[in-house]
Amino acid sequence: MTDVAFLETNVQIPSYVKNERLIAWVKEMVALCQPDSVYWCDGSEEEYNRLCEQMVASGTFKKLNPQKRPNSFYAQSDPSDVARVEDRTFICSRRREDAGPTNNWVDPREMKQTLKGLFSGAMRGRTMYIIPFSMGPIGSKISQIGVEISDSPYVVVNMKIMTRMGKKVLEALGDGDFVPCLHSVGAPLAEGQADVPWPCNKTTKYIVHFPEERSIWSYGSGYGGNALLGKKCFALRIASAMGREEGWLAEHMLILGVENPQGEKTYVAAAFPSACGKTNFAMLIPPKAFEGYKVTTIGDDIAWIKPGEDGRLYAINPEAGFFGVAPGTSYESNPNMMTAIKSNTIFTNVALTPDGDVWWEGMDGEPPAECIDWQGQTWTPAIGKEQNRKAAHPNARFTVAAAQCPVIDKDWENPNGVPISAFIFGGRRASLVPLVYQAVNWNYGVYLAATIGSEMTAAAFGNVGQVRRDPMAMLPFCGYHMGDYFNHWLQVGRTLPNPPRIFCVNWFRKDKDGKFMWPGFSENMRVLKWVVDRVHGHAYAIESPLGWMPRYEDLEWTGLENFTQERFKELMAIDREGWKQEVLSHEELFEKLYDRLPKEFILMRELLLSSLWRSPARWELAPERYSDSRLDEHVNA
Ligand code: TSX
Ligand code: MN
Repeated sequence: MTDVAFLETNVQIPSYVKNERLIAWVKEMVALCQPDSVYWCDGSEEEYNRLCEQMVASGTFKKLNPQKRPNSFYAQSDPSDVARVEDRTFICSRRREDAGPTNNWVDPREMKQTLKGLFSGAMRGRTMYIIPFSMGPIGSKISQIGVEISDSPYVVVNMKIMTRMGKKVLEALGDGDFVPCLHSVGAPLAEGQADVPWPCNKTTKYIVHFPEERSIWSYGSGYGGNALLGKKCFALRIASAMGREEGWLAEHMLILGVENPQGEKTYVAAAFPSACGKTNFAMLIPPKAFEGYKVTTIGDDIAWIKPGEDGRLYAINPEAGFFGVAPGTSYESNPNMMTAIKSNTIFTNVALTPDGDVWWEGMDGEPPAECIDWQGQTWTPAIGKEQNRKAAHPNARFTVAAAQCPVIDKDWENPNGVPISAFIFGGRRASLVPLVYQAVNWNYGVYLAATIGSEMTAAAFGNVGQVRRDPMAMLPFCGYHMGDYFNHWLQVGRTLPNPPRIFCVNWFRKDKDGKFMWPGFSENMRVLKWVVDRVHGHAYAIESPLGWMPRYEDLEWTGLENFTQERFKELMAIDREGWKQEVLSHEELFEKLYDRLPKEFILMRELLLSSLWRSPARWELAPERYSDSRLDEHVNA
């Protein structure tokens, strides 16, 4: 294709589109992708309904029973297109070192050539949708605007739920900057060729980020984070790189509010690797004993966090919806989400019941006697057992507007964000890691956050029981070198007069019999209350080798009286030898990043080791003079 062809392209531009850079980019992409038609999304309800109906007609969507699930739709993806593809995800910075060893890298010029080849004619036979979207409330100083070009109507309707989308975004954009996000399912249609319900490219997928020019190119997948480019690609990978340049944070975090009976409100942001129940925690319902306490949700996945003029950190949820994992979501694990998804919801890769509703593993009650599984096959509990087949794909999702969450925070769209008082970092650890401990300061908290991880539960990811480090739960989502990322966190702390407190939690410790020691779910409120009380200087803590820890009497136990002090001791116990091994194993992650690892981390590690070291202690030499309860409480002799 020649440049002349680009210039000759004649694309209808709606009169309300004024942004010259946008117009030029759209024209260029039309010439490259050669769609049959171009459609500018206005973001209206009417448009949403029309596209949904159109997808029902084309076979992409099934309309669910309006008596059971009003205004809701069901989609089955291609079996080859069910999740994010990390091995096909690239950070194409000019210098390889700037992407770091934990990201895939290709030279940006080379990658552009590859992509231009792939996108050339990629939208033949399809409509090109222009999707202007705002990450964050329109007009907020923390928000950012993107425009996704996609050939998937499924992407359009999901973007309508997940972002603020349409004409109003272009009005806010004016002639300002936006992040161009190009997406194609990579399945052009030849003249007269029939479409399939879930077009994608079964063999070729590229999820590519150019952090320096702030653009995204995604080819070959129509699913989730691969295709809804506002989410992981923009709000985490590109935004993390923007935040580093501009002094803010784009984090893989939920945001929640805790209101105490006195009406005092405290906001907390928390990061967990996958399969820790992050969305459940974001919508936690306090136990009965916590009358007068309310937990409200600002977001369940991503937080954009900026220092405010008062020296505090303010956070927004850049998203407008939840793209949640369905399996495991139930009235037991997350009643608020079950209420949210009663209507106006898109379900992808769950099972379809005979009465036109949805089902998935881990939903309350008995499995249906018979249903259609996510691949369109008949499924019964007996078939499932015999063939070891699940009815819903483990990564099946629902897409629902955040506004439908019954406990959405009244300030969830506040353009100024909400002030963050504490960060919580969690992992899934069967042993060693206590229920909760508080970092002694910001730098040490950043170290702890950088070393969190989960124990493998599925053989699919390496050896079961082996710890997979996932710093700040950002390993797959950081758009630049992870060592630089740690330094950025330390730098943000340096600029704050009184940075938020940092806590670590582990809901998943097991006893000798392999049973979870902590009841989790609503009962996590007991930990959350201690965290919030600590922030305000209202809760006691004792020093431990890992940081500050609550004693038994420092947690609220009303309503959970059968959780004994002995059990709590076991749950909080610090095994010095085990922890020394743990700290030594941090080396594995650090040596990969060594040339850009903060020097502070080396010192923090030594500090941690030195406090774990069991030197002849003062209280052993003269117990009558140094009666110190710390050993008694939590530390194994
Ligand atoms: O989401 C979870 N949370 C956070 C909730 C606010 N899950 C589910 C994780 C899979 C995504 C949990 N699972 C939690 C938890 O706190 N804890 C556990 C482990 C657990 C599982 C079952 C029980 C207890 C703990 N059952 C009983 O004690 C009866
Ligand atoms: Mn996530």
